Amino acid sequence: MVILHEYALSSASFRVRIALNLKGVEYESKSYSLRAGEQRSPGFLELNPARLVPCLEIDGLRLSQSIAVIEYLDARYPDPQLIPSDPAERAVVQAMALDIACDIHPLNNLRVLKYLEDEMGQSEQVRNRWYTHWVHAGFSALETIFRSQPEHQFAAGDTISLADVCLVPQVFNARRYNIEMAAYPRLSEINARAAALPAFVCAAPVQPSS
Ligand SMILES: N[C@@H](CCC(=O)N[C@@H](CS)C(=O)NCC(=O)O)C(=O)O
Repeated sequence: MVILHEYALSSASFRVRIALNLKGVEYESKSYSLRAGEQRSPGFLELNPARLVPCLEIDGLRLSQSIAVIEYLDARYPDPQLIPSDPAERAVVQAMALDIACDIHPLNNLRVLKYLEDEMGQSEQVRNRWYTHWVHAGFSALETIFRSQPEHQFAAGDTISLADVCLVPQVFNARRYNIEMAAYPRLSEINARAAALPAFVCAAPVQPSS
């Protein structure tokens, strides 16, 4: 049995849910409330000492880091391929995915926002400014990249890739934080097309009760 240790509103978990759905891998979900701090519980620590969801149990392995998990799934279940084998195409897809997964998401993670407020004494207003700043920095770069390439259906071509798998959860989060998206028409168009696919719809967060 494949088990995904996760949280509905976690965008890194959302990425893995999308990849599992695209590849038709059945899994059981075990939820940890990040708001209640369950990612820091001793039980979860055994799964992932980094205290971050997701963690995927598969093939006798415990895998963390959503990008690494998706790379594993792509190798294990190659259809549909999310990371191209051509080196140049692969680099383009990975760069887009990492623009999100390395340069937006970690800056706005729950523990970073909590640290700003609880340890550095910043107000909710400052925290939201911080959040908004890093989303705009990342989305501006992606919008420029998307406009500079031919008008593909999806982020890096006419098929879904890891770039779309990272984009949709990040836009979902941005909307939750009421980020103004008017400056990103290409990004929004690509996002809307990918987000409407069944694998993405089924992976989208249902608000957890806690
Ligand atoms: N780079 C990691 C990030 C994982 C991550 O940051 N997960 C968040 C939820 S999206 C989390 O567990 N946050 C808990 C916290 O901030 O305390 C990945 O891609 O899996």
